[in-house]
Amino acid sequence: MLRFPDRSTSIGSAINAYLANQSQLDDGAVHLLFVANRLEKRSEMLRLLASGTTLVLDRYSYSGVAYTAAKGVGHLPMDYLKSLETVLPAADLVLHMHMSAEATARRGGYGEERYEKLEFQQKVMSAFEALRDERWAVVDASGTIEAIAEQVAALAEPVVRAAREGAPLGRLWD
Ligand code: FDM
Repeated sequence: MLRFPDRSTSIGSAINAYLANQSQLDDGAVHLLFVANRLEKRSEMLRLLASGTTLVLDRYSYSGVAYTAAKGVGHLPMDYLKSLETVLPAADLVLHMHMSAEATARRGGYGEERYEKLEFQQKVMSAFEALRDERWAVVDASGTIEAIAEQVAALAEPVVRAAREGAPLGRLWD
């Protein structure tokens, strides 16, 4: 299991300072830090996949594209954002853990970081909707842990099985 942003690297610590409102960065520049934070895990991900390991990623390029696109920065269109990460392996399955922005906002600790604002989260939600494709599944994340686990297992098992049986590894945004 890997998680993005990986805040443990030096790039990740710059991202962490930005998210914690301890630094200010241009939207295009911070986007590139998030991209670099994934690229620095590229060879490890490829090595693990080649050895038959199933990777579970907590956020990936989908969050990268959606969050930056949600800022509505005209000079950073989605196609440009996607083009920066086409060297990374594609996900076989994307599980969007969906909860309304209002329900998320009621969770403990909400509001501490830069993007944890209701209005912005609603824009992120629309950007995610624009990214949905045939690999994308929506999981109702408002239920119990057991109910969520059941949905995730039902969606993931056939995909993991297909990968074991030799389904080819694609490239992101292909
Ligand atoms: N985020 C996450 C981005 O803006 N771009 C990215 O590429 C990624 C991976 O960072 F608000 C945002 C999403 C979230 C914040 O994520 C930190 P976690 O999962 O809450 O640590």
